Amino acid sequence: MSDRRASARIAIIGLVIGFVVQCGGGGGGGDQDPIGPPGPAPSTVAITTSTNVPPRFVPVSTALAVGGTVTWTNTSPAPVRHDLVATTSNWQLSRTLAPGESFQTTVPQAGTYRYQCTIHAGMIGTIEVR
Ligand SMILES: [Cu+2]
Repeated sequence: MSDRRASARIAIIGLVIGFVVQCGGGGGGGDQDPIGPPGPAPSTVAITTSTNVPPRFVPVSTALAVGGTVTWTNTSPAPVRHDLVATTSNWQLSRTLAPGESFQTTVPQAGTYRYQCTIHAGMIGTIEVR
């Protein structure tokens, strides 16, 4: 029985290590910023791009008030470009940002809006508008 308990403990430790590695590996600001508990969402959100490789959006996911404004800025070092392409049908987003460039849009309807950078595999973002 203690064998069983020991292997359960090892499994849990493995899960914890896996979680820490996943969350700690991102770097670039450490601003993981989950969507978080329900509550008032900000009316403006600023999303940047990290300098690490592979790059990611910072924060990866965020909440935004209905009618709020989101601004993306390519803060990666030149010559790294990013694009913003919607992956959900509830909006049209298609934009390329050179280093230092910003793009701003307002989102008039509640919903979950997802997008990606097609230049960097796995560079995805989510905005929960509520
Ligand atoms: Cu990118």
